Order: sequence, then C-alpha cells, then structure tokens
Amino acid sequence: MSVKVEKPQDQPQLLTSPHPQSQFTYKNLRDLNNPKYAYLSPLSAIALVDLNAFFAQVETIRLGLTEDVPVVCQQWKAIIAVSYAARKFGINRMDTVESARAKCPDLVCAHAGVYKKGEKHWAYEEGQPDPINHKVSLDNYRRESRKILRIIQSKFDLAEKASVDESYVDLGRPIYEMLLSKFPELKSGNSNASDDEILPSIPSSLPRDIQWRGTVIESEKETADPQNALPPQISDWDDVVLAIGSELLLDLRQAIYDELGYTTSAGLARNKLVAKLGGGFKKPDDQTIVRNCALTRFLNNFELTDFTGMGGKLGEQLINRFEVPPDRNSIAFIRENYDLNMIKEEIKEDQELALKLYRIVRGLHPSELTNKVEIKSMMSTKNFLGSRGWSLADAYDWLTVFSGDLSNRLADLDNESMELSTTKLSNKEKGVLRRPKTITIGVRSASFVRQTRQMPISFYKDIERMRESIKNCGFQLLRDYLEFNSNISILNNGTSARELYTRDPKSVRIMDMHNLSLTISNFVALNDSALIESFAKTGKTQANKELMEINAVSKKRKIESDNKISPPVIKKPHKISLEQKENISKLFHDYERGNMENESKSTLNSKSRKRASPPNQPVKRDIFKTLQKKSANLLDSLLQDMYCPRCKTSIEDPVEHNDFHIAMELSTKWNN
Ligand code: DCP
Ligand code: CA
Repeated sequence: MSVKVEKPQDQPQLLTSPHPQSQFTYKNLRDLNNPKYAYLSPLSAIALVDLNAFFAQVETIRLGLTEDVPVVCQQWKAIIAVSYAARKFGINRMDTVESARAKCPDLVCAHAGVYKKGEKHWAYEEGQPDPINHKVSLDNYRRESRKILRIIQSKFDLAEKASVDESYVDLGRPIYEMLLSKFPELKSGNSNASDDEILPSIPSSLPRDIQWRGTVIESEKETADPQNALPPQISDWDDVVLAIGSELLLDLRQAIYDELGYTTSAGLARNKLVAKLGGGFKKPDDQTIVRNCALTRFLNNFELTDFTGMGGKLGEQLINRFEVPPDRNSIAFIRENYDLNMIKEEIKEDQELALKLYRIVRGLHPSELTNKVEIKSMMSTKNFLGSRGWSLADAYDWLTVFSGDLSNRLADLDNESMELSTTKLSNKEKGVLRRPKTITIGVRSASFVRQTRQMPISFYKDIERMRESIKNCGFQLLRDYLEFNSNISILNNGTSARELYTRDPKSVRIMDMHNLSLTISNFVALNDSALIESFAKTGKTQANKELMEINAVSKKRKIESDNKISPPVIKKPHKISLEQKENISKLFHDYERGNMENESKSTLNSKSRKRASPPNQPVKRDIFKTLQKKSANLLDSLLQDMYCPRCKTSIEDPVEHNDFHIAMELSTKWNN
C-alpha cells in the first residue's frame, strides 16, 4: 500500500473463519512481549523495510526535484542507483551515464559527494568530479540512513540495520499491547492462564480498526478455485497479529515519508528470511504480507539461493546435493521430497544446517534480530590508474582524504551505538564506542604487486584526534613503506630516505602506484578502557594521552628517528609524575576490584566450576601477578642501567617506570 494515498476510511469489519481451536498458547503470546524471545514465537511479526532506489531518492530530495523526474546517482561514469521514474526509460545499473542519457535525454545525473585530494571533508562538487583528483564519499547516504533508523527506533524497541537502506523491525511489543487492549478475552486469560494453556479461538469478526494494509499473499486454498477466489482468511491469532502488524508497518512507512520524503517497500512475515523476500516483492512504495498459511505458496516464487545467506556457494552446493532437477523449483523440491530425517542423513556433517534447511524451505526458520554486527575492519582505498611522477606530497594528500573518510565512518559507528541507547531495550552494545588498535597501509605498485605495512595506532574517543592519529600513522607507514619496500632513494639521485624525509614532501619523488589504501582493524570497545579514558575526564589528560600513546610506541620500534617532517612524533614519558603514579595505582586497584567482582559473579553463575570459592572470598585472577613477574626482568634491567630498553630512554626512577609498564601491559591485556 502506497504512503502517498490516504488510508481508506470506514472499511467494513473483517470477518474471520476461526479454527475450532487455536494453535497457539499463552506462552506464544507472552513471548511476543519479550524482545529476546519474540522472534522464536510462532506468533512473531518481523518486518523488513527497504528504501526504494535509495541513493537516487536522496539525490532527488537534495536537488528539490519531484519523484516523477528521472534521476540516477552517478559515480564517475557508472550509475549506482536508478530512480523509479528513470527505470521507466529502461535505465538500469548496468548503464553508463552515456547510455542512460541516450535512453532518456532529460535524465538528471547526480554525482555522489566527493573528497577532494588533500581535503579531509567531503562535499558535492559544482562540476563533474574526476577520479584523478577526487574520491567518492557515501557519508550523505549514511547520514540519511541514520535518520531513517532513528524514526524506526522511536517507534519500535528492536530494529536491526541490515544495510545502508534496509532494516528489520520486530513488531512484537506494540502488537502484544494491541491484542490485549482490543481482545478482552485474551487480556483476562493472560492474567491467570498457565503458559501452556491454549488461547481462546478468535472472534467471528475483528474490530473495525484492524484491516489488512498492503498486498496480502493468498494461500493455496484461497486461490484453489479461480472463479471464487477467497479474501485473505483470518483463521487464528497469527493472522490477527499480521493484520495488526500491517497497520503498524504502514504507519512506520508513512512516518518515514512524511518526515523525510522517502518511499519504502516492506515485507511482513513470521521471520526475517521471509520478510526480506516480501520486501522485494512489490516495489516501489508497497508492502507485502505473508501469512503462515501462505508461506509455501509465496516461496514458490523464489529459489533456495534467494534466501539471505544461501546466495553464494552454499545454496548452489545444497541444490546439487539434493539433486534438484534443473526444471524444478529448488525450495518446493527439497520441501516435497525430503523430511527432516532425510535432510539430516544427507547433511550428516552439519546437523544444525540440516535443521535450518528443513525450516527454510517451509518458511519457518527463525533468526534473531541483532542490534549490531561487530565491526572487524574499515578500509578507505583509491585506485589511480597508474600514477605518474608523484611526489611524496601527492600520497600524503590521499592519506589525508582516507583519514577523513575513516574517521567519519568511526563517527557514524559512534552515532549508531549512541542511538541504540535511546531504545528501550537493554543491550550490551548500547553506548559502546569502538576504536581500532591496528592500522595498515596497502600499496599496489605499477607492477600490480600489493604490499602492506602495519602498526599499532593510538586511539582516542575524540574523533578529531582520531583523525589526526589515523593520518599521522598513515604518513608514518607510507614513509616506512617507501624506505623499505620501494626505490625512493634511486628515484631521488641516491639520497637516503631519511634525508629525503627532512625535505619538502613536494620535492621528493616516489614510485608509481596503482592503488593506495588505509585499513583500521582490531577494534576494541572503548568502555573496556574506560578507566584509562577517565584519566582525561578528570583533567589528567596528559597522563591519559601518554598512557595511550605509549601503547602504540612500545610495540612499534621504528618510529622515532624518521619523524622530522610531519606529526607522528609520539612523546615517550621519561618520568612518571606523581599524578600519573596515582592514576596507575588507581588502575591497579580498580582492576583488582573488577576482577573480584567478575570472579564472584562467575563463581555464582557457573555451576560446572570444579573448585568453587567460599562465599565472600572471591578468587583473584592471577593476571596481575603474571604481569608483575614478567616485569621483574624489566625492573632488573631498569635498576641496573637506569635505561629503559622498551622506551629507549634513560629513566630516573626505575620502580615507577616499571609500574608504568605494568599499567600499560594491563591496559593492553584489558583491551584484547
Ligand atoms: N549500491 C551501490 N552499488 C551497488 C548496489 C547498491 O552503490 N552495486 C547503493 C546504491 C543503492 C543502495 O546501495 O541506492 C541500496 O541498494 P539496493 O540494492 O537496495 O538498491 P536501490 O535501493 O537503489 O533500489 P531498490 O529500490 O531496488 O531497492
Ligand atoms: Ca533499496
């Protein structure tokens, strides 16, 4: 159902055709009210909301155009999104801007925003940006995506962002509330019935405000007699749930349209997999509802490989393994020819997959909505089609762009995490900021050999400092790369790399490159190092800074001497101030206390623990002792030489300095 037309008013009451006895229990109903279990209930209602021609819609609205204007979103000469008005001209993503213009001379080609070489912020270019001097930025689409997610989260307690323009939504709680308020028989039973008691049958008609909204897929029975096709039957509470869900879903899509102007398509079903297929079924600006009774008929429109997670080799292998004939529908064939035991027999090595497949082909596989997929790495990259005659300054310029791109994406991640905090749901990802511990440069030379260099990166909560940190590490890695992996000296009349790095970067020639990239990885949750961060908050910024920076320095051996030109100069503490000392002892103290608390919790929780501790005497983990032992060797050498081999500096107080390293190791362990 479109969000651009008014909802029809005064619709007749929906009549039902109740089963003699409901198939559902009070537990099934109650589970709907718990975001942890709702997806497992046979009464669950999960929606997938997908933005139509997303990037093209963003551009249409940005340019103040109406939706009947054909628009494509362009990246260089390629087209990455096609508005539905443009699709009417037969334009698709395979077209180039040129071939699309030939199909529709009035086509509006809106180029995505770009970073300009050397700049750390993106913008929309007036003219045509070019791949030599620009890098495409997707920040604007991510920002719009966040606004949409915010609307979803303001209405529902559990949503999972599946991609830049798709989110799954669990409609369980509002549906539960409505069921209890609109059906007194459920409310009275719910207050005293046991979990396994069967729900009362549905009434013979529904309150007038429960209507189907969108396209309801018919069941086999409903279409059996084409002359007398039946309206969508409402036979049990699962159908009522989806009817209420269809109204909530339309309201959500309406809110997205009213507030931001975007149209969406959506699917509504009992689980994510079917909701996703429903979301793509009627585009644009419509929603598709798949009742449990219509599951098998609906799935006949798809192949096994259309399911999320089955698109790659796995789906193909299963189709081969189950010997699906080429002219048969793979979902129907497996469903009709294999029962659970046969599937388990066929996939002996993976019984979990066997059960999943059995359920998938019946449209019954439940998947949990997760608030977050943990980020593993982020890469910013650029192809150069063979740079010629570059100076060191050119490469620095691109690393500056990458640092802007990566830090913007970190800021996005922070925002997502903070937005989770606005949902009612308790979730361990709420408010957790993630920061990378490792940074890698990748260079593909003109001979297409790709080499990488890596180093630990100092991380900060503050995004601007993070950007500087990424940039400085990137510069450092580049210098290391050019010194050790390239012919920089030969290119510059035999001058040594170290000497070259003292010169103006514009005057230093470097090798030709085909690709340059920066990747940040090895993410840690910043709240784990909250103690260290809290140094900064209590005004002990310097101690905090040094604690973090030394983290990077202690692992990276080769930084210091080549640092005359640009920033990475990472200061090493020679002496521990009194303030720092206090902080370090607080770090130890809190760590030990945290350990004890954790240990007592895990002792209580773990029934299988062999050696339970007596009450009130929690066991301390011995990591602290291990670190102390490990550092005894360091202390010996500090005492003997008054010199720290790790920091490569002379020191004044060996004991304090040793403490410093214990603190650092502790914080590193903590973050791992
Ligand atoms: N995208 C991209 N490159 C691709 C595919 C997609 O840059 N190869 C971007 C542009 C799309 C957005 O991701 O607008 C979402 O991708 P979808 O596959 O959902 O496609 P659209 O939203 O554009 O169209 P539809 O209405 O069919 O969902
Ligand atoms: Ca889309």
